[in-house]
Amino acid sequence: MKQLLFLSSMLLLTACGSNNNDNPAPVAPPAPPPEVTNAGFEVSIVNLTAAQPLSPVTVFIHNVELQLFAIGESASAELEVLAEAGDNSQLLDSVDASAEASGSAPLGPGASESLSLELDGDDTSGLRLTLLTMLVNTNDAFTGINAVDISALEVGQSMTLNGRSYDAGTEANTEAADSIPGPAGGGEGFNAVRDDIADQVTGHGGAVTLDDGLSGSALNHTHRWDNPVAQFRITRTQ
Ligand SMILES: [Ca+2]
Ligand SMILES: [Ca+2]
Repeated sequence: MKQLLFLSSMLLLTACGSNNNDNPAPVAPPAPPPEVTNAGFEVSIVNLTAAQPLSPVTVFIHNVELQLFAIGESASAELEVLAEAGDNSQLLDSVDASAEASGSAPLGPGASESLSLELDGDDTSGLRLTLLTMLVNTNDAFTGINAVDISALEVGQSMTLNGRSYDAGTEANTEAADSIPGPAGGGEGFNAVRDDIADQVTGHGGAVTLDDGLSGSALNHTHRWDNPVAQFRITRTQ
């Protein structure tokens, strides 16, 4: 009799255990990580000149401390290379940006293009946008956007800016063919000698050209420009 009682209590225990295994207490699945949409921007560029191709356009989105040029200040060596040769590789290598983009080819007169930039994350606080491109039928003229505040742009919002021309102040404006890398000259681009005695970035005085009596100039009236030389539209896309 004792043995029977013992066996039946074993059966009960077994049955209880089996019931527990079939109906485990419900456990909530782990919460998925919060979804972060990377902020994105599109920058469109229109070349407003008659005969000044723009070198491959360079765009940086960066923090508030970075300033790639300033009126009255000496141009950096990297900016000198861009402004004299249209070569943005040194700037792309040296700038620590949140996002960067480069056009793949020069942008001809009247042409336009759009570049897309995506940030890592959606925090746009303090962000600035800088754009640089050379007027290639010149010695050292460039245009761009200088550290424009894009932090408050909401998705779908745009801002439009005009680009004036600047002189990098690193090369004398001789307009000689051997010193102009664009199709009007086909000459040398960058030269480390700084023979523009100002050695400071200023607004550009414009081209003089052979038609206006500058002997030795490879440029003619078509290569002149008025400000603005380009129009930029920045749109927050996401
Ligand atoms: Ca110059
Ligand atoms: Ca130079």
